[in-house]
Amino acid sequence: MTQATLILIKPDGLKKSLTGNILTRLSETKLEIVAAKIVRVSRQLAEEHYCHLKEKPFFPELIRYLQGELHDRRKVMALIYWGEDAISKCRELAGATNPEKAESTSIRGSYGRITTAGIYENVIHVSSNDSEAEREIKLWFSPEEIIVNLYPTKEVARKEKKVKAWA
Ligand code: IDP
Ligand code: MG
Repeated sequence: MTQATLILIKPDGLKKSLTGNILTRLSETKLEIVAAKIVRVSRQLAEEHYCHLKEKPFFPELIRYLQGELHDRRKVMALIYWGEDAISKCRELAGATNPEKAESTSIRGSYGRITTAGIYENVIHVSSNDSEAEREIKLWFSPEEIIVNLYPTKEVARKEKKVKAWA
């Protein structure tokens, strides 16, 4: 089944200069990258992304982690991988959520850690199923930023809005 998945290289991955390693590992999947950008993560975006974990005791620290406040890197790299069984292929390469339980050759097993505060710093996010992928992709990307048509779109009239242009 052709699928799309959101991948985030989290702030610890960026701080540890792992972008190249992670993209090389993901290239083993032979999937296609159909969108990519660097994003400064607002609190609202982080909370929305992890809304399913709102009740967890580690939620506030997790939000600070995704925002880059623990790593002095206030950004993440967001990508969409697309192709046959994209979700299971990428999740397998990523490894288990708990980096100490992740296969040692997986991305999280190789590069993740648990902080003394108990946060799983696991370097990468991968959507875990189709509906989560759709929700997350729509949260992180607009249709024009993706080079294939993943989900139905509609035309909306926008009021004249000021945007930045090169001076
Ligand atoms: P996933 O990232 O493998 O899909 P989720 O359960 O969706 O796992 O959790 C999202 C993120 O929250 C994890 O990647 C990890 O950074 C953090 N996390 C999840 N469970 C725990 C926990 O029990 N302790 C500390 N951090 C956790
Ligand atoms: Mg998840």
